[in-house]
Amino acid sequence: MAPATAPRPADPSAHALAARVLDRCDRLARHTDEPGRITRLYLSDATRAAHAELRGWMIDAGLTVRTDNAGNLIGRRPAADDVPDGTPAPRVLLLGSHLDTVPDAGRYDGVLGVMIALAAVEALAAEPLAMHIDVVGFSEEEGVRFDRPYLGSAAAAGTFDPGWLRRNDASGASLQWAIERFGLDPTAIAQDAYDPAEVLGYTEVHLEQGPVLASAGRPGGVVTAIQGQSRLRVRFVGKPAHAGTTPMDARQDALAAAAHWMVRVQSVGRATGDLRATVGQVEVGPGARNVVPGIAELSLDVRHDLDDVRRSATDGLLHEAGQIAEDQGVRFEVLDAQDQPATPMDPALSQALEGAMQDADLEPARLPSGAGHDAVAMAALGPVAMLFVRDPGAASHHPDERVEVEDVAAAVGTLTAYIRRLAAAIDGSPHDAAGKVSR
Ligand code: HGY
Ligand code: MN
Ligand code: MN
Repeated sequence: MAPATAPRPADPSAHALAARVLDRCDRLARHTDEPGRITRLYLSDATRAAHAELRGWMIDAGLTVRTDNAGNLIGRRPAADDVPDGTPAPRVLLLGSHLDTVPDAGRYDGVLGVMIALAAVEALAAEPLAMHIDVVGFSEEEGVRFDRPYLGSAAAAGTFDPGWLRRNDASGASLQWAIERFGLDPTAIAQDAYDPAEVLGYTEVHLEQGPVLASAGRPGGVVTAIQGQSRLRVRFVGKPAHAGTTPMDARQDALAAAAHWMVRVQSVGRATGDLRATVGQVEVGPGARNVVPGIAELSLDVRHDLDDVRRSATDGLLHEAGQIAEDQGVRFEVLDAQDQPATPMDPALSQALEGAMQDADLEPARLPSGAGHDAVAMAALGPVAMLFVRDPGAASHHPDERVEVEDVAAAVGTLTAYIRRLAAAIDGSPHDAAGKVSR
């Protein structure tokens, strides 16, 4: 990346909007399922409270608000209706990110993008636009409650699998039950999906969650692609035994086998350039200090820009797990395997985002995303693009997450300019938008 130039201080209105964005992130952070830390799960009471507060802000901004049957909160700003005869029916530009969090989260992952989208719509309140805009607060992007990421955005994109309704959360509650308890209709999810023909594209603003922009001294950057992900749940099955009477060479210790494998996960991750391999969850049974573990259930998260590198590393690790299980006299099973290919961003929308950064007197930057985002699911619906906001602490999925108000102002200014460019590309108004946006 070329050396950075200090961004022009945001104009007072962008700065005021940015301050409101941060205040709203603070307010939504109070809606948590775990007092004392930020944990907002899919369709929980905390999510219901967060929706209620956000709904109020959307209504105050003049949006028409609905909750779809997958639990996404959607505020629509309609296109200008005083258009010349013969103008084609307006399509909708989708903006937004997710409202759910990981356990003990920061206050900006997901929420920041929804608040910046709302702020850009508020900034354009007096300007007629040739397209509808939907500000979307997606549900269950993280996949914490039902171990299925992008569940809300998959529903919006029309790729929701009704089989997911049978997934259970840690308490044994089914997804179907959780949706019904929230007052929604799981049988109507499919009909809520957007029609691709009506969608201009989806654009997400998100905290970078990494160090690239901060080390380059840049306030923001346009995402080039989102890394592919292998997300698995696996299990080692041994035999519980008395910790005092069972000789070491007569054990079928599931957790010992898992431990040997976890060391290999880290070694393979370190040995394969740019691969990221993580075991984030371990559940042990029966879980008593004086019983040799009979069960060890683990998550595996493997990511890389190149799908073939990721898939061969994942296959290699599963093969090694089988060998370790054999050595340890236990059984190895794969319980769930999700393969999410890498997602390239749409060139035309990304070019428009770069142009909008220049409109906001910012030097464009480009970078890949190691984190997954709702744009992954929305790419099934139409063109997608992402704008990252500098993450000064590069500490995300953690309460230390933070952003600078000037960087938020830069993102609001960029997104506002971006919307103007797309609108101009539709109705041919003076602004020479960067390329026609089309499917
Ligand atoms: O897991 C991820 O990359 C994202 O935070 N959901
Ligand atoms: Mn996240
Ligand atoms: Mn996120």
